[in-house]
Formats: sequence, structure tokens, C-alpha cells
Amino acid sequence: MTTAAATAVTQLRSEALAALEAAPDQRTLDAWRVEYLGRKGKLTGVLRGLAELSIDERKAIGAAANALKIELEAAYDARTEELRHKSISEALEHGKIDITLPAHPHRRGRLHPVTQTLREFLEAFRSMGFSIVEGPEVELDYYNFEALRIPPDHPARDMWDTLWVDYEKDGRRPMLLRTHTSPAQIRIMEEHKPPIRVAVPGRAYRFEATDTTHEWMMTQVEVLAIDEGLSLAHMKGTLLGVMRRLFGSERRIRLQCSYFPFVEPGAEVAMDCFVCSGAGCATCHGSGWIEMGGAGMVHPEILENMGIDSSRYTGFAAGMGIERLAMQLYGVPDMRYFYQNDLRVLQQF
Ligand code: FA5
Repeated sequence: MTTAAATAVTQLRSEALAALEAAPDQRTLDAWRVEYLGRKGKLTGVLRGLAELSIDERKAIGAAANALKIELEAAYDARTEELRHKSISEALEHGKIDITLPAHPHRRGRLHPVTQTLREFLEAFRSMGFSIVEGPEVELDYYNFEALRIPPDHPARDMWDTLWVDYEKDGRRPMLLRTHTSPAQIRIMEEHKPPIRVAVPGRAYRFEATDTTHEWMMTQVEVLAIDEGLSLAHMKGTLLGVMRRLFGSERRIRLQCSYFPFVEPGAEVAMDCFVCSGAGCATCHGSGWIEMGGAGMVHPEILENMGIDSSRYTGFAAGMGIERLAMQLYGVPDMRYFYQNDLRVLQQF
């Protein structure tokens, strides 16, 4: 090792360690780090100078400089820790930290009101012997429409403003963000034979303007029961039972004739508006009722298409909107509050 280069490393070491020892605070420590260990610092200067040395010298001085780097980094960490402890003890001594003060409370997370409603809703079905299953959110046109008796160009497609993710081109099958959870009916019937009793929770998407009771993304639960001898009375009893469990016996529920190509007969399930109790207000768009879901008896043609004997089996299906239920359950007058992520709103539930 050349004396000059070796001396430079030794000097640098004692200079750096002395400066570190003398550093009174974190700011000085930071400056120290830049001065000795930084990219343009003194130690890097030594390493750069290696190029001018012979191979043997380079090896020896290089090793010494690298060892010094490790030593200085460790010394820096130790000094940082030392100063941190010192400042805490000083603060304690001078009474700056009052350890008798209560700690800041930890904010507890909670489930989103729509999730809470969904869980209660599903629990009601589970307690009646329904299984909970799920289906895909990105769906084939076949399951979302065609197999539900809504062929291309059928006017009923206008009932669901669709967000397409892929059009039929290059031989690919058209896909979409499911507009409702009803495609799950087909998927279940493909795989299971009666008796069937399932509830299918999930998100659905529609290309539509938002207002107090409409969002472009919503949560639905599809209910499907197929067995011998099921009638509209079973459907009504099941839905009323679940609604009463959730909302109590005071709420009024109305089943009204409606049309969905995949059920016959079809019905709309509505509940009296919690804001005006049926008098008519902005929340219920003046009608006094809020539509909660669609329902009906599974169309016999669908049963047959799925290989289920429609002379032996009948079934009912329903698709309920969970945001609408959550509005009722928690008295929220505008659905859009649920997805604005304003904690002042969400923390109330
Ligand atoms: C359907 O989606 C049918 N699949 C329901 C069905 C299932 C009928 C099985 C028959 C048999 P509809 O488009 O009406 O129907 O929607 C069902 C429920 O989803 C509505 O009653 C409402 O509660 C909710 N919903 C519909 N559109 C929206 C929206 N844009 N925002 C929030 N909730 C909505």
C-alpha cells in the first residue's frame, strides 16, 4: 500500500468519525453523510483516485476504502439512533412530552353500508336454505342476453344500456360488463339440476345517467329456486319473508305486473318510500314507492333449453338492487352518496 494513499484513508477515517461524534443534531448528520458518503463525497473521491494507482495498490486501498465505507455507514446509523434517544430523553426531562396524556384514538375501519346490507340480505336467504354462489362480471352476450330469451336486435335489449367490452369481430364472441346478475341463472342451470336454491351476489353495470336511485355500477342479488310445485306464492312468500327480516313488518311491499323476457309472469318488487312513507318526494320520484327488484317465474322455454323438464319443474327468480335496499335500511336519500367515498357520510353507518 502506498504510504500517501493509505495515510489519506486513515486520516479520512479519523476526521469523519470525529465530525460524526461532534454532530449535534440530525441536520448536521445529514450534511455529514453527504460530505463523507455522498456521490461526490470524500470517500468516493478516494475510490476515484484508485485509477491512478498500480494494480496491487488499487486492491489494497480499494479494500481499505470499502471497509471504511461500511464502518462509516454503521457509525452514522448508531449516531442517528443516539441523537434520537438523546432528544427524547431531553424532551422528557423538560416535560415537553406529557406521557400522562391519552393517546390519539385509532380510527376503526368499518364495512361499507352496501356491504353490510348485502351481508344481511344474503344471511336472510342462507337461513332459508339458499346457497351463495357467484358468477363473472365480464360476461358473454350469450349469458347476459341470448340465453335469457333476448336475441340480438330484440327490443328488450333497450331495457339494459350496455357497456360493451368487445364487439363481435374477427370471429370473437361479443362480451360486456354484465348488466344484471340474471346470467348466473343460466350458468347455474347448466351445471346443476333441480332442486336448486341459490342467491348470487355481484356487481352489475349500466351505461346510464346517475340520479338519486340510479348508479352506473350497482350491486344485485339474483335469487333462483327450481323445484317441483313451486308457484308465484312461494316467490312472494320468500321475498316478503326476507324483506320483513331486514326492514321489519311496518314496511309495505308491493308486487306489480312487469315484463322480463326470461320470466312468465314477471313482477316488480317495490317498497314504500322511507322518506315520505308513500306520499311522494324527490327520493321516490314522486311515486311513493321505490322499486327494489324484478322477479317472476322462470320461463318454461329456458327450463327446457337447460334440459329441465318444465312439465315437472317450475322455478322463480328475482334480481334485487342492494343499493336501493341500503338506502331504505339506513335512510340515505341519494344513492350517489354511497360511492363518493366521503368518510363523513360513510362513517355514520
Ligand atoms: C333486472 O336487472 C332483472 N335482471 C331482474 C330480474 C331477475 C327479473 C330475475 C326477473 C327475474 P331491473 O333492470 O329492473 O331488472 O333491475 C333490478 C333492480 O336492480 C332494480 O329494481 C333496482 O333495484 C336495481 N337497479 C337497476 N338499475 C339500477 C341502477 N342504475 N342503479 C342502481 N340500482 C339499479
